Amino acid sequence: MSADKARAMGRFITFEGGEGSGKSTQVKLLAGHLRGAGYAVLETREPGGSPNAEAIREYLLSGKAEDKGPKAEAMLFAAARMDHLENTIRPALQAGTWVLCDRFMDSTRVYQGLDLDAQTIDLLEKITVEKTRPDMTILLDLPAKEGLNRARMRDPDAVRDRFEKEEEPVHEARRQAFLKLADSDPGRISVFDASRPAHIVETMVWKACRRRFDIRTPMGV
Ligand code: T5A
Repeated sequence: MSADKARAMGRFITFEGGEGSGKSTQVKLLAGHLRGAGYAVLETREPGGSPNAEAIREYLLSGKAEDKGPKAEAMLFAAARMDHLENTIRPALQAGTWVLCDRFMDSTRVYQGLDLDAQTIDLLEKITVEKTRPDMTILLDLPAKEGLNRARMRDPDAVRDRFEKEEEPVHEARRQAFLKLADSDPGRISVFDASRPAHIVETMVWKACRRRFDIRTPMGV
């Protein structure tokens, strides 16, 4: 790809972390900063982000696929991701739009990967993601207990979904798996202390993003 074509493409930033770690909050905040700096931004999420993928999301989060086992669930997440990439993410990037995605391939590696062998996850990732890998991944790190509390406080009467309802030690194991992943790919994944107030996390994320993509703003704000 020529340098001009590469510059014309949007950037792909993913947000990862445990339940209630603040991903949706920070997606919105970063989108606001980027728009303020003059970029076109698309906010999206996984599972979901396209009509077919949203239908698969409903099926997965309802727990209807749980008894089919982790391999079947991983394949459903992969099918949703393929549709999302094809119909939402790649067209946006090609149009020069920056794509901010709440969860992506690392969530499969962590949530389904803890119950599956690495080769299966590697193969699914290769087939679905192909070359559309994130330019940057923001990992919001928070003790599982705190994240679950935040998620419950946000909506105390909500029915817990397929993954939320799992026990705290399972969520803590996922947190450690995310951190291990970040250690293995420090060039892509940046870790942020999500126990800090939201506006502090916002500032840290925006600063890291400006540095990573060389975004110039008046007086660096
Ligand atoms: N999944 C997903 C897989 O198993 N495999 C996969 O491949 C993929 C893609 C998706 C589920 O699917 C699983 C993982 C998930 O279990 P979801 O409904 O999309 O589920 O839920 P989550 O992604 O887990 O997101 P949540 O909505 O639970 O939480 P967020 O988005 O991380 O947090 P957010 O921003 O909504 O904040 C939660 C609360 O905390 C407050 C917010 O105001 C809100 O009330 N908050 C803060 N409070 C204090 N300090 C801060 N810094 C705060 N930041 C936010």
